Amino acid sequence: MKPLLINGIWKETASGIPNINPSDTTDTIDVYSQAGVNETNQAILAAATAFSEWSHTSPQVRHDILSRVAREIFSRKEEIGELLSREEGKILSEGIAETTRAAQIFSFFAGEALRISGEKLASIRPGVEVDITREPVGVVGIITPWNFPIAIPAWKIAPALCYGNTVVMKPAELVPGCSWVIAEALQRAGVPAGVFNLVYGPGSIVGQAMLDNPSVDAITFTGSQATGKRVAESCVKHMRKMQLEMGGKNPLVVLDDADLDVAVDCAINGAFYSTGQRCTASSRLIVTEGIHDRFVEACVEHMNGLNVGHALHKDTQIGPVVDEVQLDQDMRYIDIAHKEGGNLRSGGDVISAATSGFFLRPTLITDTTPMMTINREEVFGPVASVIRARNYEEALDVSNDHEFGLSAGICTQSLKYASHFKRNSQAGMIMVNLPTAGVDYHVPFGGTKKSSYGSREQGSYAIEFFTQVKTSYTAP
Ligand code: UN1
Repeated sequence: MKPLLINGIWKETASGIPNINPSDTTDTIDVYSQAGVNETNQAILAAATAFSEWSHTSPQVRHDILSRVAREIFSRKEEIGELLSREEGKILSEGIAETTRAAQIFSFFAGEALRISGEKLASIRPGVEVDITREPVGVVGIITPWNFPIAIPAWKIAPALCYGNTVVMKPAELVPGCSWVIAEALQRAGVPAGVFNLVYGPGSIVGQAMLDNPSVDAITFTGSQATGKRVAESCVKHMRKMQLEMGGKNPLVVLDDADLDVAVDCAINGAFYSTGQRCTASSRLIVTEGIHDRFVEACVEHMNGLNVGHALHKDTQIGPVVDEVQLDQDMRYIDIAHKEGGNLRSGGDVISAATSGFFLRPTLITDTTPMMTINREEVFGPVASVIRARNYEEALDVSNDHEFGLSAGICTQSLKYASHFKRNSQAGMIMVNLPTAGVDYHVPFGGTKKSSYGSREQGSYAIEFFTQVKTSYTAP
């Protein structure tokens, strides 16, 4: 059984839950210790105790630890990528790519540790100087989802430690393995006791204990909108900083003048790669009249050729849905879309494979209208719907008419429409002739409206959340 990490000590608990492979439910990866309220509070206390010393370490120490972690993750990327694919179900090449991304994130923030700067200004009072500096926030609670088991933990842990915070982390129950790998790498890299703590368990117990503990100074969360609201309420109650990344219902606009191959590639990649289980997935394909039928035909043809199966098999292109609960949710939404008048053009069926996994064929629903349930709610599976639009203006309106605003894409060869869309789309990330999902690690990530709350993640913008500003005045 794999232990928790509390105050630098690996701790097994009496109860554990198995980590099951969604490509083959007879494959148990390992059993992971479960924390209760006590262990969670011990972890928070350890982080609070370790903060004073860690926040004053030389940036060189933080740089060296983060670079060692980056190097270890990178040098083990095949093995860790395989673990990722085994526990989450994305295909092996995606598992390895995500692991590489995690290594790059640690490496980026290793560098950022050496670049923390401030400002010096003259006061309006003669002779007085003003210094503006950045300081860590304190104990950061990290709550991560199952769909990016190593990249999302990395993009929260690395900046938290880089800027001198200490961490208590709770990953999603479905993917304990990758966080455990990061914890082990951090230990090997020499992170002092209590600076990074890892606790496993359900949101209702471990997550709630984190929310209730006043010693947690900030929470960074990625997950559902409903849980995000609970996190937000607790943060307001305790007057703590928060950063929330929640849902998306990301539009991909395809205009008459799009390169058809590019548009189909963007749609297939954005909607179905990683089994569509990305908050940046293209789930609303908004297509103008002149290209609509050709685009749908070409998508269906491409989809029919996609290999759905075991994530570790080398010719698989689409792995399984993460578990039965998610599969039920996907099927329910497909059913609702059908009942509300959508046309099930491709997929929608569960495939039986050689192993017992949750294999859903990528699903395309056409002839949908903007207000149908399938276009309002996030499915989080390999399911996309097509909305027909008369022209660019209508496509833009439909794309913006949503409570979410994470990412939005457009396929067009017109600079005029591309530029207009970049200025007028109400999403946090705009993709021109690119899939809505699949982001770089060195630039800000985040959305508008109900997709995100708080400052951006990733790149140099991460400093906004993981530090606070101090203004000091000095008289001569
Ligand atoms: C990506 O599209 O590369 O949960 C990243 C998610 C996002 C990350 C998407 N927070 O899907």
